Amino acid sequence: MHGRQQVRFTTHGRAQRAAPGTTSDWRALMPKALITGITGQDGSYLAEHLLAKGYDVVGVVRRTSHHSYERIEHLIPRVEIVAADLLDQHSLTIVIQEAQPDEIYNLAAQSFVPTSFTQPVLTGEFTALGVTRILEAVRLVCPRARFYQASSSEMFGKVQQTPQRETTPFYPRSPYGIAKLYGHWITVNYRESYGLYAVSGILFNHESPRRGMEFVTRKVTDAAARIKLGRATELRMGNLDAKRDWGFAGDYVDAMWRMLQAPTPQDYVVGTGESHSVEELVAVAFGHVGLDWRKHIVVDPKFYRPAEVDFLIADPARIKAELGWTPTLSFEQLVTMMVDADLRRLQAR
Ligand code: NAP
Ligand code: F7E
Repeated sequence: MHGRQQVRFTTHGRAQRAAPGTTSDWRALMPKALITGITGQDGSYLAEHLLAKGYDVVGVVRRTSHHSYERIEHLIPRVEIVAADLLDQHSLTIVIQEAQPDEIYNLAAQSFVPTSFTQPVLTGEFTALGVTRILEAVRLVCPRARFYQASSSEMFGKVQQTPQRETTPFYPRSPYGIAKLYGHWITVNYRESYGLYAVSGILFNHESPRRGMEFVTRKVTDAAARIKLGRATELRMGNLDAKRDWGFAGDYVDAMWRMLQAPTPQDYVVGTGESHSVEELVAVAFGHVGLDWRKHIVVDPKFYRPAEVDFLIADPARIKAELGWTPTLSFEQLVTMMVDADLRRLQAR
């Protein structure tokens, strides 16, 4: 892989533009990555991962009245922040034209499934058409860049095959899943139509202490910690029977990077190959701090979805065999690590 990377950076990368022999050329030889969604969970881990590999990292943020940089504060001096919005073609074209990155990771999206039911049109604009806007910019102003699209296991939805692999037919069950399916196919289409190096990672749920509070893992680990510390007594939740293939986000950003180093552009499924129910998640999190979850969880129909994805489990055989990727944390390690992180955070306040 490293040998190929050398070839790549001298063939397509900035080394082409560097006159050899000066100190400033050393920086010009570093690969450059542009990340949309850098303020999100995955964006922050990916930025760390790429900086550790010596990349120059450019992070795209949207303009808001209040910065949402909590997850990347520690990286700010080392990451260049630029402003663009998935809704605005011109801003995307300009940042890509100016950065001339070797790799582009499109992680920005409206990523919360329940919001996609209440704001389906906006979700389509961000999560579906946003991908086309970026691909158009890549095609026009930086076609040599390698492009990664954040596809999702939500595209499998009402599953047609178990476990789910690259060849499994899609059946999305939410406006989010449908928008991701559009993003997935437009990426395939630009690869086939224009010869772009454009790939989709079909990632199953991945979590961390940086996960948004509205997602089920973080909601549960935060509540277990609060209840343990006497700051809350109950947690209201939706469907405890749903099953997911949950992994650690830090491992999944490495899969994204590996996909862009492959000799030929290909889509991959990324997951652990293990599935657990929401009830198991609650039991592990509450059990870790010595609590009986049955005394604290209240099932509230308000958290049920109009259509549910009941059961997801990945078959990650292809990415393991071809790119040498493997998850490092078990389900129990992931959940207990998140509970411990929430305990530390709450105790520090
Ligand atoms: P996340 O924490 O929700 O982060 C989403 C990012 O997108 C944030 O940085 C957000 O910026 C940005 N964003 C939203 N709308 C934007 C817009 N209009 N213009 C520019 N930026 C915008 O999501 P994540 O968990 O890191 O996931 C990363 C990507 O992988 C997403 O595309 C998600 O759909 C996909 N995915 C996630 C999982 C998972 O389990 N985590 C699995 C499969 C696929 P603000 O900070 O300004 O809101
Ligand atoms: O729900 C059930 C809920 O919101 C998981 C996103 O990153 O992964 C994520 O989507 C399950 C569902 O994630 C509550 O009904 C029960 O069955 O954590 P979640 P998600 O919908 O699977 C995919 C791969 C993505 O691509 C998405 O961007 O948990 N559940 N009770 C609950 N879920 C929530 N949020 N809150 C509850 O109280």
